Amino acid sequence: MIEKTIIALRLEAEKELAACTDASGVEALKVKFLGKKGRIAGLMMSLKDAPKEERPALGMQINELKVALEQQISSTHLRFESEELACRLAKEVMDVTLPGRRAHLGREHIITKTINEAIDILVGMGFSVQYGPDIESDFYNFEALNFSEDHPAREMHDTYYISKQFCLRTHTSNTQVRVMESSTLPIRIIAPGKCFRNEDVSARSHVQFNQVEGLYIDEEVTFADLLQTLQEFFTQFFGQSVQLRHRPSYFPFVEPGMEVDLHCLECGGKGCSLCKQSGWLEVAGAGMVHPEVLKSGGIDPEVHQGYAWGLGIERLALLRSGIKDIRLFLENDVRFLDQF
Ligand code: FA5
Repeated sequence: MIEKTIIALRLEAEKELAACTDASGVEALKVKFLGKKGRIAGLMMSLKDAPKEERPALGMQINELKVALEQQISSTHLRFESEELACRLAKEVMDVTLPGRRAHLGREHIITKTINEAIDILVGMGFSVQYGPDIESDFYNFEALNFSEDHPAREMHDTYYISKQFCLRTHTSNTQVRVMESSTLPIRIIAPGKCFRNEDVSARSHVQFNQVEGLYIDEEVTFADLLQTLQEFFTQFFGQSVQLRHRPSYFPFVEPGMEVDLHCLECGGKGCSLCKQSGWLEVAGAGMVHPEVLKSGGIDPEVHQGYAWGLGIERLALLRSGIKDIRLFLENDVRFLDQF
């Protein structure tokens, strides 16, 4: 009786295995016949109903069936698995002729580039680089530069105060007396950095901008040296001779003082929104260092003289790249930044 069941079970398992169409079907079949509670296990249990003397032979037959089924199931499962893998790989095949994805690399901001170019030119002209703090004491930003506490020129700088004593620096001139205090003469430095003023924002002015300060102190320094240094800087920066205009101007820390205008390269001097229809754009303040400032820095004005300037970096970038609005520099629009 059990013998017949063994034969029937073999036929049934082989028939079902032949009907399997994929690896998961074979796995289900394995559980059905070879699992802990499967058909072969059930057959083994039924041995206890067979006559005692027949049990060893029947047991051997059931084991043979189990081993044979394990082999068939395992080889069929392996076949389906490799067929399925081959099919998946065929679908996933890589087309090496497809164009690659463009990697978006970061780059220097146009203002950083402009500052670095200005530094390179001025270092080439013999200046070394010094940095002053963005948050500055009232002393170095104003007082040491000959702005007394109630000096009306303080009104020219719409200052962001952090406390009674400290502010965001309104100009890079804050580095002047710091450098005088910490250096030996002669001094020939530039000081690039951010400046902050609570001003109305327009096409050419912002509340945050960059300047590069220049300071040269030695014996027998003249106003002509200052004019020539600025002319040489602008010629190198624009790669051509540019027209400069010098207007007398007042800064408490220089005497005489001037503002330096560049002939507007955007409109060729005809007048446009960038130059407020004047044909000129103010790019720097400059002058001979005031004797009181030299004294603040511990330098004898009877022996030494100096010149200084503060260049507006954004204005230079506007003029050279034909950009019409300073606000674009701070908007972080990648479509704009990508062009430089
Ligand atoms: C000063 O800041 C003086 N410290 C410059 C100086 C240095 C004079 C040494 C004498 C000796 P002024 O405020 O004019 O000066 O600014 C100098 C330049 O910075 C301007 O010509 C302009 O190019 C730029 N600048 C000033 N304010 C702004 C602003 N709000 N936005 C953009 N650029 C500005």
